[in-house]
Parts: sequence; C-alpha cells; structure tokens
Amino acid sequence: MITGYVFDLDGVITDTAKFHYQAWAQLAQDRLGITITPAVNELLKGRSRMDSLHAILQFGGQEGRYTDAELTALADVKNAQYRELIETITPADLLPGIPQLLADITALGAPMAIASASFNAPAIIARLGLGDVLTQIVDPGSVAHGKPAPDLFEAAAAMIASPAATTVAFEDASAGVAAIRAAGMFAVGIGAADLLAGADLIVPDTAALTLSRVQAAFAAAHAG
Ligand code: B16
Ligand code: MG
Repeated sequence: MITGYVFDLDGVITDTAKFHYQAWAQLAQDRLGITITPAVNELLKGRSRMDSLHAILQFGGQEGRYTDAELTALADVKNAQYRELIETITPADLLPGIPQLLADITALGAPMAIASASFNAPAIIARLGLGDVLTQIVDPGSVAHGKPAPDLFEAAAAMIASPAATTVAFEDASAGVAAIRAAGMFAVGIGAADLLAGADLIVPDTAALTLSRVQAAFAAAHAG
C-alpha cells in the first residue's frame, strides 16, 4: 500500500521552468554575455540556484572567473527577476491533471509533501491556491545536498512519516528521478522517456497522470 506522495514542484505541479529559463537567459545575456539554449535549460531543471549558475558559467567557459560574493550577487539578480515573474501565477496555472490528482489523494486521506529545490516553493504554492492542501514543504536550506542526492525526498517523506519503500514521488527532471531512486522510492517521471530513464513509471505529461494509473503501476511493481 502506498503510504505517502511526494511532489516536485516546478514542472510537476506548475510550469515555472519557463520563468526560470527567462530569468536565467536574461541574466546570462546581460551580465555574462552568454546565450543559453533550451538544452542548457534542461540541465538546470531541479538543480539549486547556485548549481544552475555554475552550469551556465561552465557552458559559457567562464567557470572560476567570479568570487563567491559576485556569484551570490548574480544569483540574487536572477532571483529578483524570477520573483517578479512568478507574481503572475494564479490557480489557473496548475498543470493539467494535477487538480484531480491532488483531490483524489486528499479523498484517500494519504499524506502529501513537496520536495522542491526551490526556496520560492511556499510563495508559489500560495499563489496556486494550494496553501491548505500542500502544507508540508521541505526547506531546501535544511538539507545537505540538492538533487540528484536523495536528501530532499528523504526529508519530505520524513515530514509525512512515510517509509521510503511505500512512498511514491513525482519528478520532471532527470536529476530529480535520480534523487527519488537514490531515496529508494517509487519514481514517477513526467516527460520524455529518454531523459527520465530509471523512473518506475513514465508518463508524457501531467494530463496522463491519474491516481489509478499510479496505483496500478506501483501494485504491478510489487506483485509476486
Ligand atoms: P529557486 P524543483 C527547482 O525546482 C527548479 O527546477 C530549478 O530550475 C531551480 O533552480 C531550483 O528549483 C531552485 O529554485 O531559485 O527558486 O530557489 O523542480 O525542484 O521544484
Ligand atoms: Mg522539477
């Protein structure tokens, strides 16, 4: 029996990846003279803010050029712009299938938690109108390692007292699927199968995500 459900936020509950991309692309262009591509953005998904900045600098051949204080200032500029962009989020920005999935899990009475790398997760959850539904949100500052390490998922499962082996977790990023696997949980990957290899169940998008489909895949994996 599934004892708990853990969700990544960006790319699973709502599509903030486009806002991260917009804010990073502008920072990279204006401050670093680096033009990032959608392929680079794919690498940033699920990564912490500072890991993302390092990935962009590496892509642009500028790794090692900045002091820690300069890196922090650059990340702050990106975050300020990102915060402006997410001001536009409303409940209409929930991804297809997610309102029903959350309602079905709530009806079951099963606990849920958010394992996002984002320090902005509480603000986004509130803007989506989910403040009363998704009350358990891991503070990414409280864990030692970001995705692909298991820490965020382990902390989320601990918040809802759900053992790893019977916890189902949802991710859209390859680093996130790796983190779920490292935590020993059942991984549901949302997106392209080649990017999410290793997930126990892969669906192309959230519209294809139903509780019955997840339950059936979990039961099949544990049959026999
Ligand atoms: P912030 P997730 C991640 O969220 C994003 O996918 C990633 O692009 C971002 O860098 C990271 O959060 C940190 O976000 O700058 O808002 O603290 O996918 O783990 O929900
Ligand atoms: Mg994500």
